This record gives sequence, C-alpha cells and structure tokens, in this order.
Amino acid sequence: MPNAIRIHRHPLSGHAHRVELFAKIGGINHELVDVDLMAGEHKKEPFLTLNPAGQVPVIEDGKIVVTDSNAILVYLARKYAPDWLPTDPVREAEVQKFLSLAAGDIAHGAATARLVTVFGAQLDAERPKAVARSAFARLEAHLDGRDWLVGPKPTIADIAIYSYTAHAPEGNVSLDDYPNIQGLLNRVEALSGFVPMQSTKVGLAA
Ligand SMILES: N[C@@H](CCC(=O)N[C@@H](CS)C(=O)NCC(=O)O)C(=O)O
Repeated sequence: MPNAIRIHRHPLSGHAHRVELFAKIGGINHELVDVDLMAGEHKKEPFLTLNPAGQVPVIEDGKIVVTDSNAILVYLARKYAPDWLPTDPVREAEVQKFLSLAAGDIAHGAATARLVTVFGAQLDAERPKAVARSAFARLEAHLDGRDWLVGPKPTIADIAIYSYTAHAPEGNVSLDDYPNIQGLLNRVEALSGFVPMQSTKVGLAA
C-alpha cells in the first residue's frame, strides 16, 4: 500500500474507534488525524468538504474520501482485508444486519447513554439505557454457542459492535448480565493489533 490512509477521528468517538481498530487489526497502513470536536472543527471548512454531515470518522485513501463508520469498514475490508467481510450471501447479509444494529440500537442506546455522561449532553438517559439493554439481551442470546457474531471467525460485524458495547458502563449500562457479550469483547481484545478506545472514568466506570 503506497500511502497511509488518513483517519479523521476524535479519541472519545466510538464510531471513529471502530475504524481505527479495524485498520490496526487488519494491518492496514494508516495515520490518525485528530479533529477537535470541542472547538467545532468538524462544523467548519476544510472538514465540511470532507464530510458535509460534519461528523467523524472520515477516511482519505489518496483521492478517495469515505464517510460513515460502517461504510468505511466495508470499504476497507473489500479493498484491503477481504477475509473480514464474507462474500457468501447469507453470511454477508448477517454482517450487514449487525452493522445496522451498530448504527441503530447500539448508537441510539449505549452510545447515546454515554453522550450524557462523557460529553454532558442534555438528554434523558433512561430511554437510551433501555434501548441498550434490549439490544444487549438480543446479542447475548445470539452469541449462545458462538465465538463470533457471524460464522467461525471474526468479521467487521464484531468490530462494529465492539467499541460502544465495551464502553457501555461509562453510560451507566452494566455488562454484568451478559457473559456471552463479555466473552466476545475479550476475544476482540485478544486479536493481534487490538487498540483500546480511550476510557473515561464516568458512570459505572468511575
Ligand atoms: N453514522 C455516523 C455517525 C458518526 C457520529 O455520530 N459521529 C459523532 C462522534 S461519535 C460526531 O462526529 N458528532 C458530531 C456531530 O454530530 O456534530 C457514522 O457511523 O460514522
């Protein structure tokens, strides 16, 4: 790979972390570019040209710009780490289902509950915490007898789910009732190249 992929991120963003994590684990040459969300750098040029939605993560792969964490995972897997995204139609559909879970109930649940404690967002935390617990109960049942979310080896589905699930306690969502999920998180953390997301001592993680 001639040039490093530039990953625009913030160290406390789980959406950005899943991209960084996959780049590390997938052995994809990359560099991190920190975006100062607190100073509003993501709502100004030149960042808005990269992502008109004004959000991290964004990657630049030469002249190619890809936004949205799950879209980035698909792009990186297809281009540089194909073992992480099965081509079998049933398995690929399963992976997409978990990417949707990551963008849906994990984002609206665990990630949103954490916005309140880590970033001081003025939101009622009870609903996202309930959404998180419901999503985790479904994940827990799915993982019964399975090491990975889809098939016999890790895929980008496991990476997409990892960051906000591992950091759910920061948003006051306990993982104590979910031993299968804890097992999955441990297996992801044991993968070669694993890099943790910066933790914050808030909520149940205080
Ligand atoms: N669907 C997007 C969501 C990304 C997202 O929510 N990013 C947050 C950081 S975790 C952000 O940049 N927020 C700033 C804002 O929306 O103003 C993705 O998966 O990349």
